[in-house]
Amino acid sequence: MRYTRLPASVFEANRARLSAMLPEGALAIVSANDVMPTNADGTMGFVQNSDLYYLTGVDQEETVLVLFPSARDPKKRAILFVRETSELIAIWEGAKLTKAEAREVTGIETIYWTSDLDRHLRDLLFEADTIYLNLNQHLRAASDVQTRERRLVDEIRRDYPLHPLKKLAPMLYGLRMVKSPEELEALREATRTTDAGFRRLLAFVKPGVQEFEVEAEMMHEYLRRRSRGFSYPPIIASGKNACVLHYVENNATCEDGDLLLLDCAAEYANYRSDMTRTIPVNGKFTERQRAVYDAVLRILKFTVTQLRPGVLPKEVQKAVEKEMENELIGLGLVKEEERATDDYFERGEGKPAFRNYFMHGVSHQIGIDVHDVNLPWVPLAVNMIVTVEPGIYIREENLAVRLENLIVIGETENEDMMANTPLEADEIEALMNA
Ligand SMILES: [Mn+2]
Repeated sequence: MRYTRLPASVFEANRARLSAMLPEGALAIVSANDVMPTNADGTMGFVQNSDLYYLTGVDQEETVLVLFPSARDPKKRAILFVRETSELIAIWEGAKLTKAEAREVTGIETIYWTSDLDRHLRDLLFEADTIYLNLNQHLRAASDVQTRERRLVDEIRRDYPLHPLKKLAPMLYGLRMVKSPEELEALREATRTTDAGFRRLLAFVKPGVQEFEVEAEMMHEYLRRRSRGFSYPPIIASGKNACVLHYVENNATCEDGDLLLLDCAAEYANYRSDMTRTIPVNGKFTERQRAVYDAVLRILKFTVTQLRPGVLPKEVQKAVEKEMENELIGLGLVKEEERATDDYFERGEGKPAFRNYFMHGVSHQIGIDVHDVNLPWVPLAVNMIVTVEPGIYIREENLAVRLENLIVIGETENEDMMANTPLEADEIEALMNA
């Protein structure tokens, strides 16, 4: 195993919380993701279904979890199905979990082979009244591909037409918003690795380096620290490229006098960090770059003060936008008479001038997924972790600054998980010129 597994007790607790939410007679099924094909005999690297990982800790394809908390037989209350291993699989693909190992990783007593799933479901669903199934209901999820969990919905609907089907996603999204101490520690480890990658860069970046060379430097640091790599496709954007919000080509030359925007972070144990820094390619901000940089930094610090238990994320966004508008007026980008009115702030109508320079959300949840699942109507609470990522994008000046830290919501004080990662402009310059 590349990473240190989280203890089985974490997954046991997650299952217990979900089981407590399921009504009498309900059975829930959560399955692994498919191994996605590419071309010929190629496949994409396996990425586990986040909900299945959250409930089991299993990082292996063809895994299925069945929870039936009100089953008469205690052995049927949690069942894990894993891919049957064989000598042939061991030779070609490497060892898969044995039943004993699956028991140890998950804390689940009853383990069967996935090939026996249908037979066991027949038995379980004779007793169960309602079936809770999982689908990706992330608000921005987009896929033309039929996922394994979607196929399962179709199969269950066909084979068990008299069982009502219910959605599991809102329950899991609510649970996943609040992190356990072990989850926070995995995110801290991902963040320490992210920090190491960034510090390595500060000594590397100079006029003439390629954006992809910068990417390679970071990957080097991530892999040797037991990360599987980037949390998400890294954005390494110099000069005008930084004005493209999701620039991922990373193939331009970093030019003298330009800024370099780095939205790059490491994964660890299936938890995904998320960080953005913006640095001067030649190690020294121009006066204008510094003015924009400091404005973004002030907004970042302001945003952190707005993150308190009980506050709704959309209220934070509104407060930040008002503050950002002031900064953009200060930078001469927005005129006083172009200020957004209540039409925008109260009713969400129109596109005020400030949105030409700051057009995205300032914060999102983070965890097993980079844009982690959440219930948008649930206020912030202790041990939620969110990003703070204000940015100013000035296309007419080929200049953009975004800064992003991770904040854990605390009872009285928040924790900045990136408190040790260089952020102040002076510190960045000093390290680049050391
Ligand atoms: Mn982010």
